[in-house]
Amino acid sequence: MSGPTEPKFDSNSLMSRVRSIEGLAADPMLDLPDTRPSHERIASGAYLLRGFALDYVTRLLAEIEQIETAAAFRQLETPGGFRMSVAMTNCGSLGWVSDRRGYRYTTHDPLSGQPWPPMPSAFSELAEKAARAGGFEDFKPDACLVNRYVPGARLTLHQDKDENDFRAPIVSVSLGLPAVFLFGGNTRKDKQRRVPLQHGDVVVWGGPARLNHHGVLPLKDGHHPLLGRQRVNLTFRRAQR
Ligand code: MD3
Ligand code: FE
Repeated sequence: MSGPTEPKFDSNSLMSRVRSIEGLAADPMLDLPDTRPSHERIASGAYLLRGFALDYVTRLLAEIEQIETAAAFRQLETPGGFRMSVAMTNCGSLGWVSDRRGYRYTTHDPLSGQPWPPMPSAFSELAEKAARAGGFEDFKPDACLVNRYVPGARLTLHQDKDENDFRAPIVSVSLGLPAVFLFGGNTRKDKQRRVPLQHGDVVVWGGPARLNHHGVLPLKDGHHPLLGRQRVNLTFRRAQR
C-alpha cells in the first residue's frame, strides 16, 4: 500500500546525487560546465567528443615535456610582421611554421635545425581513435601542431589550408584551462558559433567543416590543477598526401 508519506521517487534529485558523487555536477550558475563524456555533432563533418582524451592525459603531458625539450615553444611571426600570442611547437614528420615569407610545413625545426620530434604513439593512437569515432577511418596524421595559450592569448579567425590533403580531418585535443572556440562558416563574414572547450575534449573537423573559419577567444585567467595558468591544444593534421 502506498500512502502519502511514502517517499516519492524523484529522478531529478537522484540524478543530481549520482552526478555529485561522480564529481560531475554541472551548474551553469556556478560556472561548472558539464564534463560528462558525450559525442555531439556540431556541424556536418564536425564532432565534439567531450572527455575523449581524459584517459590519455598523463601520457600526453609527459610527451609534451619531451617535445618541448627538443623543440621549444616559440611565438611565431606572421607574414604581416605581427608576433602571435600563442606559442607553438610541433611533432611528427612535418611541422607548421610561419615567418615573414609565409606559412608552410617543414621537415626541420628552423630554431634548432633538427627534424621535428617524432610523433609519440599515444598521440597518433588517440588521434586515429577520435577520427574513427567521428566517422573517418584510417586517419594517419603526419603533423601535430602544439599550441600553448597563457591568459590573454588568442587565435584570430582563420582557415587551415596549408595542408595538401583536405580529405583527411583535423583532430584537436584541448588540455588545461578552458577556452571559447569560435566556429564560423565558409567566409570570414559568416556568423560564428561559440563552443566552450574543456580539458580532455576532442574535436574532429572533417568533410564539409574541414575548411571552415575558426579561432579562439582570448584565454581567461584561471588555474588548472594539472597545467596551471595555461591551455595546450594539439591539432593533428595530414599535411602531405
Ligand atoms: C575547424 N587551433 O592550430 S583547434 C590551429 O585551440 C587552431 O589551438 C585552435 O585553429 C586551438 O590551427 C583550434 C580546433 C580546430 C582546428 C582546425 C580546424 C578547428 C577547426 C579546421 C577546420 C575547422
Ligand atoms: Fe586552425
